[in-house]
Amino acid sequence: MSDDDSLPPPSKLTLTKERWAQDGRRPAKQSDDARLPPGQHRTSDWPVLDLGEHPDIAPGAWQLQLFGAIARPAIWRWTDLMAQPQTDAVSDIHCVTSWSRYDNQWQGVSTIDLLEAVFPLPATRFVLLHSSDGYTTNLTLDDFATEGAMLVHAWSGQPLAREHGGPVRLVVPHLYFWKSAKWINRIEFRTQDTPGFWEVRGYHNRGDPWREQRYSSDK
Ligand SMILES: Nc1nc2c(c(=O)[nH]1)N[C@H]1C(S)=C(S)[C@@H](COP(=O)(O)O)O[C@H]1N2
Ligand SMILES: [Mo]
Repeated sequence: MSDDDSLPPPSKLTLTKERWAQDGRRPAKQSDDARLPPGQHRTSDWPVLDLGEHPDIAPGAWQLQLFGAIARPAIWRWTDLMAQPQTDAVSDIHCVTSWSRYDNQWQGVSTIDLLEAVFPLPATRFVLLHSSDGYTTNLTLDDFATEGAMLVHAWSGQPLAREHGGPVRLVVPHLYFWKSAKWINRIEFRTQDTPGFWEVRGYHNRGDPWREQRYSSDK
């Protein structure tokens, strides 16, 4: 005996799913988690990636020059950074080398609060980030100002480790992690775009992980 007589006729979708089940079809590994951008895999450790030099900067020696197309150029020292409104945020890291790390707890100063202190000129459209190891990376002002982007000095409640860019790095969670400059020491506001270190070496100019913008040949 079965109840099949009382079931409606199977829809096209039902038949397709039935065939998939018979075939043992599974979703691609990358799509079984809506938080994971295409082509990424999840990791629980936090790899260190950089040019190989880890500048040794004591918080008391750290300086951040804010310059270019802004009304209020400034140099922030550690105490200036700490005097800004402090933001706590949790976000995921997506590295172009294909690892993603979920739920990173950051503390620092949001770029939105930073922008309120420097007053970008009306023609300002881009930001070029400079780091103590000579690294640079470029962003549009809109990407720099996106909710979640911040100057970070603490991770998981601890001072940001030197190998991860401590004492202060940028974190721009909605773009691949190469846009998140470690050991940041200068932020240049610009009216025109200029590519940074990886952007002149074949990486995409914007780097949106959800559009899989890894290389300059990607749309
Ligand atoms: N100053 C600086 N920032 C940098 C880099 C670098 O070489 N120098 N590498 C970028 C790249 S390619 C990645 S993937 C991330 C790695 O950050 P992590 O070592 O904290 O994981 O830092 C980015 N920021
Ligand atoms: Mo990277």
